[in-house]
Amino acid sequence: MINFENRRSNLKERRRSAIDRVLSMNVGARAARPRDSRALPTGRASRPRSGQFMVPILARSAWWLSMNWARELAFSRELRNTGSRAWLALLRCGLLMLVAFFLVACDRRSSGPANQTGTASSVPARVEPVPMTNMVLIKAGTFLRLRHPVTLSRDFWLGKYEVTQRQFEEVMGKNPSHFKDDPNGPVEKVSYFDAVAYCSVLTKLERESGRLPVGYEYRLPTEAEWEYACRAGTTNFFSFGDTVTNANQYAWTWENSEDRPHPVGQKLPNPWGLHDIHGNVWEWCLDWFGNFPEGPVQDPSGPPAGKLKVFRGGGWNNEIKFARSANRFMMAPSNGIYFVGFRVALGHTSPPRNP
Ligand SMILES: [Ca+2]
Repeated sequence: MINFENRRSNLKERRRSAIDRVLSMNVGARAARPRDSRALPTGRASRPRSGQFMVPILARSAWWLSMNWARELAFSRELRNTGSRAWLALLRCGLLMLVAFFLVACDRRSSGPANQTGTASSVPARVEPVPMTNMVLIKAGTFLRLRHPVTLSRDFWLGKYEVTQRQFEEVMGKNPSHFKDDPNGPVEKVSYFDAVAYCSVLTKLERESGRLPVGYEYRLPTEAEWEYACRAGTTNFFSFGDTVTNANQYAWTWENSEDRPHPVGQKLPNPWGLHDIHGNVWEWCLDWFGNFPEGPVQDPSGPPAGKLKVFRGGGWNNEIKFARSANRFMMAPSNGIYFVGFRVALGHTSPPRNP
């Protein structure tokens, strides 16, 4: 009799601990869901619906209770007590197994298409781009161009370096450069059309990856964006001052280049972190060449059409005076020459233009 009471007590303890274990397992599962959601790369995880966690909790609880009552049934049989207690335990066991089966079936059915619907309707599309590495955020602002204020009303990003031959070849599958002995050298001998094609492919790739939302694109900087970023808040001839005493620290030009371009990033950057913005290779801009408008302007992008495209910044085969922040040069967009390259901007989609 003493042994019988002890075994009944043990059974109750085991049943209580089983319920506690089930509940603690589900609390753990509940805590794990948000971590899984954050791990998804594009933030497309669906937020768990209300009551989603209750179904597995109830199902598992019912299963554990039924299993423990089954053990109780076996224990009763062992004591040859096959009367009403055994039948009652058998009935409770069967009912709870049915409840567990029903809840699990409901949970599986609701976790399929319903989750997909929830994802589509509850997760907002990405609205801000994830820039590629080595892009510098250029905040909106105003600078003076020929004494006229030019305002850029929206932030944009500009490449920290000129586009290298390695980058160009990875995207376009070819390298048009004249000096091909170093893949970290700036790509040159690229036409304006080559540069635009590179930006278009990059935009397509980044958009497919989910990092570039509609409304943004990789493109050439406008002439105003290029000069604003080059000046970096300065009003001097160069972003490093008005004299060329220290020019060797900042730019590859005819004076120090030994008649060739050099791998990007070897000289000191301008105040906003842009390397080789003076010298090394000239850099294509988006604009057709034309006279600047008189008076204040906002977000200018050049004449609507023309025959020559602008490039800026000076290069390895020209004297330092051609690398001034305000200096500009131009060439037919189909021409490529071994001292002209480009750097990429990331910004809002530009309005349609010709071409
Ligand atoms: Ca340059």
